[in-house]
Amino acid sequence: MNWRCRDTTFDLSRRVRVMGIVNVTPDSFSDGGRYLDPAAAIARCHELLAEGADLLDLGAESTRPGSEPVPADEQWRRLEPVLTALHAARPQAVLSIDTRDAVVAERALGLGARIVNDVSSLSDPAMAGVVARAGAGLVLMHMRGTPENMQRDTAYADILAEVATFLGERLARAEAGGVARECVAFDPGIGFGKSADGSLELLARLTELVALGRPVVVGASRKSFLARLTGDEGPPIERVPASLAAAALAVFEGAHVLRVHDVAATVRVARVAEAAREARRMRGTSATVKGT
Ligand code: HH2
Repeated sequence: MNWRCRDTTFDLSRRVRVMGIVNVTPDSFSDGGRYLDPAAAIARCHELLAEGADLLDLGAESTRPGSEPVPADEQWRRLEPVLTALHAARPQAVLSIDTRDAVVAERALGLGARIVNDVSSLSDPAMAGVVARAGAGLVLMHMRGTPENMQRDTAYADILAEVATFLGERLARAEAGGVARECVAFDPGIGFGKSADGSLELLARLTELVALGRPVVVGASRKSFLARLTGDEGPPIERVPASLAAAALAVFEGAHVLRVHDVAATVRVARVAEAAREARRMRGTSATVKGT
């Protein structure tokens, strides 16, 4: 399973990749305000790379439930100094831009970003063309509605079927706009228009998404459905152990990329869970051979 992101192609068949989150925002649900200052954001990027992040996902707009869009110029004002510094210091670092806005995406790609992480899956009609022209990677994520209204209706007849249908439609839209299929990854959108039970079901049935044949990105890190399960009532950092459990499950069920706040610990979890997944695969192969 390959994922092409401009000049970088990830072979995701065995080794899971860890995507470190850097929110250059005043209001993100977990790290809001900590990395709004460009120097703090740049230092955080270097820290996460040193911890073993394979990719960094930089965002300048919170998409937590109830949040409102941030204008493109403001997103760019936050991102530009961070991207400029990283592009100069770490040109090989694979940077993803978490934005729904084609203008922001295009500017970021101009400063060396290799992936566009679009939680709205091409709601901006110009986005597919921007991604296609750069040959960039594209994360398509399932969300019902917008961050402002997505938690109003979280009931699904069959959540996996709805997510899979949506992602298939958005893949078709991406391809119609010129994006190569091998550049596209899927994300079930944990917490985006989902109840706690819904988010859990997405994790538990992840193999059904993996079966669609594109790399699967999972973003469960520190999200509130974990607190509902564990009873942690404090700040999101208390959800780290639960996040690591979710990461292990996601990998065992086939995830290819983990989008996380806690890189060092998640890298270790990924190594164990992918080894267990591989052991199961080998066992499955030899059992089949013996049985034939
Ligand atoms: N979750 C968040 C933001 N972007 N992108 C993808 N592909 N998948 C996710 O699950 C995902 C995402 C929300 O987390 P965070 O960035 O930490 O918070 P905020 O949106 O408040 O900035």
